[in-house]
Amino acid sequence: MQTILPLPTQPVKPGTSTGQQFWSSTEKTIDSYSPADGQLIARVHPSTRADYDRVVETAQAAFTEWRQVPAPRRGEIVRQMGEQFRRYKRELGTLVSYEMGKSLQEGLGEVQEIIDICDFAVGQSRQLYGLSMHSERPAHRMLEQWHPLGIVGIISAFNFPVAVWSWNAMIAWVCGNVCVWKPSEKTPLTALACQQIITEVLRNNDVPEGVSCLITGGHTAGEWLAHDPRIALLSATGSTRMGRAVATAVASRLGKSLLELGGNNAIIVTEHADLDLAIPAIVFGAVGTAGQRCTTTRRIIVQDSIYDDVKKRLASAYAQLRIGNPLDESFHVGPLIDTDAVKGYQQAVDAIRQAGGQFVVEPGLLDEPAFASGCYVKPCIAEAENNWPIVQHETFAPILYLLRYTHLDDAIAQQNAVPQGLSSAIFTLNLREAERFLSAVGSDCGIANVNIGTSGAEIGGAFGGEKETGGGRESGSDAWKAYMRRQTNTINYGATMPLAQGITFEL
Ligand code: UN1
Repeated sequence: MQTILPLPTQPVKPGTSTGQQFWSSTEKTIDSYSPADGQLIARVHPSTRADYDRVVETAQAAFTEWRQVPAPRRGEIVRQMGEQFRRYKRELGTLVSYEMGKSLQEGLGEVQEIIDICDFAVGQSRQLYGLSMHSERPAHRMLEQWHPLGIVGIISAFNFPVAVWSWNAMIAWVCGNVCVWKPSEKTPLTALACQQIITEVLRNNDVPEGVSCLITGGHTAGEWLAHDPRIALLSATGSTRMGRAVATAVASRLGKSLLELGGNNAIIVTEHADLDLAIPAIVFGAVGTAGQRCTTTRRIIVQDSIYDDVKKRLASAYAQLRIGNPLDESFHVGPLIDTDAVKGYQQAVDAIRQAGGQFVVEPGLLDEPAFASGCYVKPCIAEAENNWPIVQHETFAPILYLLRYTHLDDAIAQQNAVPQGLSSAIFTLNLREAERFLSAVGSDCGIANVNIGTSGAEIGGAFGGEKETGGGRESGSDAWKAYMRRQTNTINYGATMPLAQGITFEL
């Protein structure tokens, strides 16, 4: 397996990207094991507080220069980064698959998301539009402008170890910010690979040292970012527990945060659904990335009259799933990220049984020699009730809950009756049902789809969700505005000094 990529033999150090490395004084390491085969694939030094401070100081200095580079020129540099990711798509996609455990197809798909957001950001770099307004005063002009914020901190999760960084970083950069990235301590190597991939572009364009920074570590490093007033925006992806801690710390210093947290995504399948579309969408949504996307389909809510049919079809689709090494493209489902995640899966299975849930497709661990990492589990389906605590909770594993309904409004009510609000979908060919689902009385999620599943969102839309999902929006649409500060300008080009609201003030 080591022959796939030339993996580093010495522990790797974090720092800024273009040569000036900050050598960590700690001898501790973060060890990255592949869940595919259990092998140790890298040892990375965690950043010390001193490393962190030097990185942030370098980023601050870089910002004073970078904010003056014209936005389209910043876009041109991001365009070149996109070219690099095209060049290294297979290598990076393979490393994502090997370090994180998602299928090679999905690893490559993740790199494709980086390439796509680079393209999007290049166009955006010429469209950082402000509005102009008509002033109520004569010979006055009003407008708004968007300026860069400063340092954008990025905390990313193991499940999308590179794409989510790029949604934030590429947009942040064209907006004139500098970035400090703290990847998950479960997937440090893919992050270091991204830094390496863009280094040549940064060097060739004389980009100041510190525009792209990487720190490594666990929650302590995340806390440094959250409490640091030098971090103008902290964009964090991960669990609701982590997000709550980040939001509280950032709010206490009146900073800005952008949160993309847990989901508990449902698909409503009505009696008017085309099941030939619905079944593959549900299966991919539930077992893709071994159920470890925040957009993973966790619940399906099925109309009574087709419930037994859907149940049967899903059971037979699951029987065809092949589980195995994610680098082997003949398998549909790879491992969970680590054995702790396997414990989470087992605890959820126990909780389902205790609540009285019936398994339509049985859970289990795979223990043959090919699964020696101990991270492979069987995707399962349980008949459940929406209000059970385990159903209300996001378990990052391929467990699908089967729920039923009689009237559409009850299905929508069940879909919304969870603390999270990320993604949702309805399968129906009936216009009234589809439009009701998308209306103000329909789904309360940030993403609501018709006749496609809950995961696999394109980068062109704003990505994020409501309630405990955190409310942030990343990636496309006008998500760039979160990475800039808005400034309203009023200019008096006349020879008098009229006041607004008709106030007179004579001297
Ligand atoms: C995530 O799981 O954190 O919609 C992001 C999707 C991907 C992104 C998921 N484009 O499944």
